[in-house]
Formats: sequence, structure tokens, C-alpha cells
Amino acid sequence: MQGSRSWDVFCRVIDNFGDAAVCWRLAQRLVAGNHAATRLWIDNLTALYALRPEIAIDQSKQSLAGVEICHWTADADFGTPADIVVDAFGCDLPDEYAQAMAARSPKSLWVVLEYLSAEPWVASHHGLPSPHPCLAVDRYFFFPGFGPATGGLPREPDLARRREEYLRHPAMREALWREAGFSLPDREAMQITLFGYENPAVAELLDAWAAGAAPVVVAVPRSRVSRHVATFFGAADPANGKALRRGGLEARFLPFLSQDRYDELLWGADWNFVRGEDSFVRAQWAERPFVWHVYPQAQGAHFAKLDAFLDLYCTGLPDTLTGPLRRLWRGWNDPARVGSGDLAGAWAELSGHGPDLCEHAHHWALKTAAAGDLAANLVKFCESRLK
Ligand code: TRH
Repeated sequence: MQGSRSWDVFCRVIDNFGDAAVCWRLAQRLVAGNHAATRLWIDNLTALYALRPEIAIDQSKQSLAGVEICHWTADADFGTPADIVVDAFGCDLPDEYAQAMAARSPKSLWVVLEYLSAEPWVASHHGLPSPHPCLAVDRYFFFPGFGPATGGLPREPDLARRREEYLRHPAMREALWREAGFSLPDREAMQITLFGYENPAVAELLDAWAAGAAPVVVAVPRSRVSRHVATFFGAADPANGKALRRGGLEARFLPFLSQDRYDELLWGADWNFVRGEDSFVRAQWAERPFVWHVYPQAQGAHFAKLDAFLDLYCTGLPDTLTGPLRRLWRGWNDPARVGSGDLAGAWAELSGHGPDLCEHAHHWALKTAAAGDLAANLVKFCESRLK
């Protein structure tokens, strides 16, 4: 990547951490890969602080990793709009700022960064113009995605190297666990990470793990699912650093980790349960079997996203693994399936196939990464529109 355009990335945190996570990764990559002057306008510094504890939540402006982080408040002074403006997830740019984009010479380029979906319509909508109803400014849709006809996924160029280094050095793993208040799990235990939303299926899955022949250590960084895990053990929401046990299962309650530490947790696990958008992508780069808790939407619209992803992901997997993998993901996401036995049955069919599933996850990551890093693709796209 090269270029000297200035960038403003606007992020409104709707809920949780995904909006902040995606925008932060993008802003960081624009600076690191493109040496571009980049401001991240974000309305909720607390969400960003959870991911990057170095930031100060009471500062209206601060710099981290070369990104100027600006608190987007009602009375924020935006100054001159940047050459390229990213409106993340259609976050509704302030009127006066949008007018200044159109009044500027040359005009700013406006890009609406959309949510990630594997649905087939994404490729035909990626890059389409999105004319503004009243302002004379060029605006385009930019869709992340899983193929070369999409904007790709966020992926740092040194990710594979950092992952390999982490996996080669047990001391790094030990440090991660120690920081979280634990020693390294026993070698023979299956390691699972669990991040999700509230989920009535939790008890069924934990039951299967507790009753299994092999010991399981499940790492539960603090999230909306933590309380449900504790309830399974008959406990109230436990403190960070506490472990609860039943049968062969040990649940370890971790603090919410910084983004880099969370990546390490995913890399070192045998299975990862993730959610939303950004952890879903990180689990794919971890090259381990995983289960996605898709962000629930009205009228079950999220099931189309789930199925579309599985259609792509399961290509090349033998039927003997595709069937149980689909049942596992469905069982985890669909409250109507709770009590059907699907989850426990699917887990029993899959848990002995870790190496095959890892191999598949590795090929999937290679294929998916070939679509290029989202930030690099976005830079190219904008340069071609600005010519
Ligand atoms: O938090 P999420 O559910 O985020 C979202 C939001 O709900 C958002 O509104 C929606 O639009 C989007 O999903 C699709 O899940 P996500 O996207 O996985 O973001 C979580 C981030 O938190 C991700 O960057 C990983 C990070 N994380 C840590 O840094 N430390 C941790 O300990 C954990 C568990 C996660």
C-alpha cells in the first residue's frame, strides 16, 4: 500500500465491541500500511478502551499507533474533512461535516463500509455507487467478504508470523495464562474458548463436555455468556481468575482481554466459540475448528447469514463432518433446537476429528486470505475512484 491521502473513519458504537474493533483495525492498518494521516472519530471510547487499554477514556483527542483517536461528541470540532471518509456501517455522518465534504476542493470521497456477510448478493453490491439524496459528493458501498469480488477481510501482513511465533514458544502461552490468573492447562486437556451472547444452549454443551471421556478446559473471557456458564455450575457470576469444575470440565473465568491477547487465546485453543463480526474473522485466522454465534437479528435474518457462510466454509469437507458441523452451529444459534440433543450429538461426532478440522481450517484461511487485506483493498478502491 502506498499513498498520502488523509482519512477520517467514523464509528458509532451500536452495542458491544464489534463496531469499535473493526474500525480500530482499519484505522491502524491505514496508518501502518499506507502511512496515511488517519483520524478515528468514535462516539464511545469505553468500547475502544476494552480492546486497547492504553487509551484514556477522558481525552477528546489522543494518538495511538499513529492513529488520531477523536471522541465524536455532539459538539466535536471536525475541522476540514479528510480526502477519504469512511462511514462505518452507515453511521450517519454529521450534517455539517457531510456538507463540508461536498464544499471542499477536491471533494472528499465517501465510502460506506458495510457489515460482513457471506451471502451471494454481496459480490454484486460491493463497490456500487450510493448517490447522496441532496449532496454532490461521490459515495460508494464497500463490502467486506470472502471472495475476490468483495473487499476481503481485515488481516495484518504479519499475522501468520506472529501466530507461528506464539505457537512455537510455550513461554508466551504460559505468560498469557499467568496474566489471566491461571497456570497452563494440562497438555491432555482439550482447550476451548467461549465468547458469545446470552444462549439457552450453553447448559447442553457444557453437559456434553463435562460427561466426555477427555478433560476439557474452557476459557471464558468476560462476556454476555459468562453468567450462563456460571449458572450451569450453580454459581453466581464468578470473579475473574476463578475456576469452576464438574466432571471432566473446568471452566476458567478470564477478564476481557486486550485484542492482541485475545488473538493469542484463539491461536492456542483446540476449538473457539466466537460471535459477531470481528472475533468471527479472528477465529478463521486462528486456523482452528470454531463455532460462530451470529448476531441475532429480527425475523431470524441472521440464519441466512449463518447458512451462507457454512455453504462456503464446508466446501471440501467430507459429508461425515459437514453434517455434524452444521448441526453444531445450528444448535448453538437456534433456541428452538435446545433440548433436541443435536448439540451433544454433533459434538460427539466431531470432537475426535480435531486434526481433520484443523487441516480444513488452514486451507480455508489460505483461500480466504487470498482476497487480500480489507484496508489494502479499500485504499486501492479509493485511489481508482479518485483518479
Ligand atoms: O462484540 P460483538 O458482538 O460485536 C458486534 C456488535 O454486536 C455490533 O453491533 C455488530 O454490528 C457486530 O458484532 C456484527 O462481537 P465481535 O464483532 O466479535 O467483536 C468483539 C471484539 O472483542 C473482537 O475484536 C474481539 C474482541 N475481544 C477482545 O479483545 N478481548 C476479549 O477478551 C474478547 C472475548 C473479545
